[in-house]
Amino acid sequence: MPRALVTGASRGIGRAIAERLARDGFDVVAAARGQRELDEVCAEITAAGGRCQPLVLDVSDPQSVAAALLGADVDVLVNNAGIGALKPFMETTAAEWQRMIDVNVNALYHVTHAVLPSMIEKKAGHICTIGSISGRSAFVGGSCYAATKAFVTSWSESLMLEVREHGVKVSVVMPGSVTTHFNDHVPSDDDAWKLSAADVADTVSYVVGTPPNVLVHRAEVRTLTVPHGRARR
Ligand code: NJP
Repeated sequence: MPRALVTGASRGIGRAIAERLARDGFDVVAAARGQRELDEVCAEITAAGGRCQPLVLDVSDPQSVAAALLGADVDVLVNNAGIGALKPFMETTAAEWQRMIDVNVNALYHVTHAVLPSMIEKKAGHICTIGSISGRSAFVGGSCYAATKAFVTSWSESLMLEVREHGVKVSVVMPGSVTTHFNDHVPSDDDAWKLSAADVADTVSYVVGTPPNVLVHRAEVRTLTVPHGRARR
């Protein structure tokens, strides 16, 4: 049974990806910091006939990641964990800035560095990272966040060019606005126009399900239901 490691799998987009990949036949390792939420995700997946194990992990902590993923053998890594403190630059604290860089950027090094060797050795594997349309289209309040997502796009393309000759696929899925708790948002009826987490998970499922000789490197996912007058994303 192929195995998928999904970071940030305790809620939102990551949870939907874990559920979707389990339905697709993956043995899922669901990683995040919150044990209780991860246990719920895995219980739900198991009850639906899938396979899932929780992994309590702060992806921004290099020692913890190295210890947890030492010798890890996964077929698909979904780098989904990400945070956003969306506010004007001058209101962004140094701690918020550092945290976004640690989780959205540095964690990609820690986690991917741990799982890539076994993929290269097997000459197969897929690293799929959740970026954002904001990574190539800036917005007010996104000075750090959008820049971290620009990093995701650039890093993913460079890595893809580097490892495809080893049979390893690298993709980036770039959503628009999605109904989740991202940036401390409380989902409400006002979010009806946004993408659902399941919409993004469907895209990840498609991207990792392509035939061995096909790579969808970049997928941009948008809603068609933006209300008049809203910022277009
Ligand atoms: O966010 P949210 P989304 N170590 O807050 C986990 C991108 N995106 O699902 O650790 C490990 O509901 C956290 O779990 P916990 C976005 O940039 C979103 O919306 O227990 N895990 C939770 O499971 C991000 O890359 C939108 O707190 C850590 C998960 O991450 C991805 O989509 C639009 C962690 C966050 O769940 C998922 O965001 C877009 C750590 N240090 C891109 N820190 C959007 N929502 O509109 C957090 O274009 N997590």
